[in-house]
Amino acid sequence: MKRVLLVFLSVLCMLGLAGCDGNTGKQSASDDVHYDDYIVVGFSQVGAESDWRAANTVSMLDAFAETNGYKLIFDDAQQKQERQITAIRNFIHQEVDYIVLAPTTEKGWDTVLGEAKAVGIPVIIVDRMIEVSDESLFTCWVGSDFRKEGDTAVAWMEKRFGNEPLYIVHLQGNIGSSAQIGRTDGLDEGIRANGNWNLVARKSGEFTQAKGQELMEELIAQDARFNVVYSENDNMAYGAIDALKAAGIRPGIDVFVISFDSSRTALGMTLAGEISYNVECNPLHGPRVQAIIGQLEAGETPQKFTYVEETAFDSRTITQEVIDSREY
Ligand code: GZL
Repeated sequence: MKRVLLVFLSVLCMLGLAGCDGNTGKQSASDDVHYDDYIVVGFSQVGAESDWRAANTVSMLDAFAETNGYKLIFDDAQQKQERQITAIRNFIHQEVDYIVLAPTTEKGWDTVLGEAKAVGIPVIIVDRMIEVSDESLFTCWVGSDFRKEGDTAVAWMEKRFGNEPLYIVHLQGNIGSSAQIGRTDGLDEGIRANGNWNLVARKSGEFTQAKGQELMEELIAQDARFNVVYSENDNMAYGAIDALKAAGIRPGIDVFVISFDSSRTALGMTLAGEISYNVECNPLHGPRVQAIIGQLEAGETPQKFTYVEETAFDSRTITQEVIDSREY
């Protein structure tokens, strides 16, 4: 409870809603003597848009708990880059020891990361990638190989469907996020390589269930012809499947759904055959980022880029035991 209260109060401070000190409403890590006993980490999180994001946040909160010697200042950007930039400036003002950024999008970080570099605060990028003019603007990155995830899905589609004509609905994540870019590039390569694949529709569902359902409902209402849904995350797949079932279209029989993330709920739907193939995107970055900070605290140099190992699940072979063994 105390930790949650701290996180809550920290967020209020950054929003200037709780007078932490002076008239800025911002709590300076260096002002609170108790902070001296801890490593203070400012974490700018994308938002709370998906099961994946929720699991990622829990992993980070657990890793940077006070009991582990950390004070975590957490900010939820509600999927808006400008809120992340503001949060990073607040972290700088509060003189945190480390900044961790889960970036909403790849571009637009040079200026604010330059401000962090100017005051000597290391920045660790987690999950999605950023594109900057100078890679010294961040200390290191840990996350997924999103193009490889897309290629994994496409290889399965080629094997599963062979020369069958495919009519593909493509539900994209937030445009400009590396998860969207990599998974889309993988599908585009598949479409180029397979003359029997036809792209029927491509729209962003912003990684949310509601938008995924809305897009699928629109296509069904237009009587679009499709037999495959390539959904760039589980939550959009949930929404799409709700829309399919409401229209009497059987997922796994009439239409084959390919999804990404492999969250527990989605793996249950994979076991049920509603999702045909699910490519893992592992969200458990808390221990990984904690280990990086441990290296930095020890004066060591962490690897610049660390890609996490990931797998995939086929509805024809997944078992309940596999699902029960999963951590998220
Ligand atoms: C992927 C992550 C994506 C997930 C979505 O690493 O950035 O963002 O695939 C999440 O579920 O919203």
